[in-house]
Amino acid sequence: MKSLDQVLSASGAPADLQKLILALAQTCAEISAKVRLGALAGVLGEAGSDNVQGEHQKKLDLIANDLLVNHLSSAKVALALGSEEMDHAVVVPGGAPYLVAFDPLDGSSNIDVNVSIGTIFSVLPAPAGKTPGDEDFLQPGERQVAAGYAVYGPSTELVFSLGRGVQAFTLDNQGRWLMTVEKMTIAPAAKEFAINASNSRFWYAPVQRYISELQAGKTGPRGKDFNMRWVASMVADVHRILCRGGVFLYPADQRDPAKPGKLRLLYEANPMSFLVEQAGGVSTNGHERILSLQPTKLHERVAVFLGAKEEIDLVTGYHR
Ligand code: AHM
Ligand code: MG
Repeated sequence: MKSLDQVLSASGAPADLQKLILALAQTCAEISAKVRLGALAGVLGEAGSDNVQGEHQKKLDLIANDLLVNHLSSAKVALALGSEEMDHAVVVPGGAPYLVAFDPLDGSSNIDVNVSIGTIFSVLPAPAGKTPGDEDFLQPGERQVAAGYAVYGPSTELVFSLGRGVQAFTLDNQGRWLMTVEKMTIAPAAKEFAINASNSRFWYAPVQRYISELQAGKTGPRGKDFNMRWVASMVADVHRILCRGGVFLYPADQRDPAKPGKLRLLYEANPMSFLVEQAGGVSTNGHERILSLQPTKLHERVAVFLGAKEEIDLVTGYHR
């Protein structure tokens, strides 16, 4: 099996980008070690603080954030770091010309119940000749030079793309990342969907229609049965789609029109959309391609419809 180092050196990616991916991978291996020990490492439970979005932070949200900030800044692999857990970007003087946005610990509600969680990252080019600030992260997702995630599940995997396909690596007991899937792909047709159905009464008509047609199965307009899965960790749900297909939806709904969905554009939707497109899938906000959206703020939220092309085209069409 090829190691991460071998795959990166054969990738043709710039040396500083390879170094950045290695630093991310190493940090994720450390986060994985903490996750694996759980209560024994004293990492479970609430931190007693809130993030900029008013969400309660878990101890592990902060531990993972600190590990990423410390490692990436001491390795000087990026010029600025933006995180779900930090109000503003942190500048790394003398860092390589990249901006990294991350969700240090995605799926926070699953931390204390031993269900798969993950770390999501997005790498953008840094502006030339200036100290970067929050505004420099506001680049459309199609400008990402790399994106990926680590999933802390029954095994720990690292999935990323440098814009030439999607590879998966598995962490072994010696802390080495070994390539276990050379090319992840998402089939255009699907028979599995993921959505938090407890919100169904708030959905807009196009989502109501699409999901009720899936639920009607063989006897409905789609003429086939669909299965449903919802882990409530985006990393785990997207990982399943990269492994065996399907679609993932976190739509905007009628509860708060000022809040377009739950997920964050810069460090959740964009990196996942990059991977999904690289695997042959499609990702929209119900109207437009997510990777083409011009972000307006660091912690912006967005509706997410991603996965199998035929399904995402269909549900996006229902919004027209
Ligand atoms: P988090 O970053 O605070 O963990 O929130 C994001 C998570 C996603 O991983 C997941 O898809 C979604 O929130 C689950 O939402 P819900 O609680 O509505 O099921
Ligand atoms: Mg998250």
